[in-house]
Amino acid sequence: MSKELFEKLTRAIIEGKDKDAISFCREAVEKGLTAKSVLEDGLMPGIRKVGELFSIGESYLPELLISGKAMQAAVAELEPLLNAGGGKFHAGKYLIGTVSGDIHDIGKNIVTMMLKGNGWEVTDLGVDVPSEKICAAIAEGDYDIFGMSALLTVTMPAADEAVKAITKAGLRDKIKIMVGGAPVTQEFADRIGVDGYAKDAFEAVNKAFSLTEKTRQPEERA
Ligand code: B12
Repeated sequence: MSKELFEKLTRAIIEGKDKDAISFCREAVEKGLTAKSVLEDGLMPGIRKVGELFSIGESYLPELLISGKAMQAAVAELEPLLNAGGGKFHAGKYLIGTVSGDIHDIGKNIVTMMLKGNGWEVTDLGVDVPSEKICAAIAEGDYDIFGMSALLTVTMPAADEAVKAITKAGLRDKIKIMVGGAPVTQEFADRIGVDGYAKDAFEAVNKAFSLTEKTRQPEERA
């Protein structure tokens, strides 16, 4: 049964039908499916397919845009689930943003929701964030971790530049840094000298806890 529903969700994202995506998400939640399975088995295969079709020239920017909108609408529907469980537990302070030149934010927003759901206080700098803005935020706040999202191979160097700017500003010892996004790898993270990489939002939460050596048990997490 859930396989059928996941397929409908995947199709709604590929076809960019936001109303369908919302109602199938609602149905999945009502059926008690987890946010993780709805994301991983329903929504992600759809948005990945959209990316594939775009890269081989079988779909164009407008399709990318409407599928992105359907994905955002579906994720918003899941927000109460992803966000649940934060409660009174205060895990720490997390600063997040998409690197300079990059306006992709769906993945960053999912990471944000999951972190909040696990007790992190998150400040979101938004998209296309210049290094100066990142440095100013780190200097002014008392964040435990700064997480960068990069979705384009051409904006990955901006993550490297941000780390260099943070170091040059004398702020590197003040904060742990994480990086993520579809083209990012552990190897890239190592090369630019950050403390953590995660391939998805679920791993991102675990990594955040391990970087700050917080002791909350996985079963307590959302
Ligand atoms: C939707 C989309 C768009 C939308 C974005 C809408 C939005 N509000 O974000 C729009 C239409 C605006 C767009 C624009 C463009 N896009 Co686009 N886009 C996509 C698409 C289809 C999906 C991205 C997405 O949301 N995925 C779903 C989320 C949930 O996954 P995710 O971002 O990877 O996030 C997860 C993990 O990576 C991780 N994560 C993410 N961030 C972080 C941060 C931290 C700290 C951590 C720990 C983890 C983490 O956790 C997340 C959740 O599990 C991808 C295809 C793809 N396969 O990625 C192309 C894709 C990224 N785009 C691409 C391109 C080329 C573009 C454009 C240049 C197109 C153009 N000609 O204008 C522009 C660039 C605009 C810009 N300057 O940024 C290419 C990039 C190719 C490359 N190798 O660089 C891709 C791969 C498509 C393709 N196959 O060609 N795009």
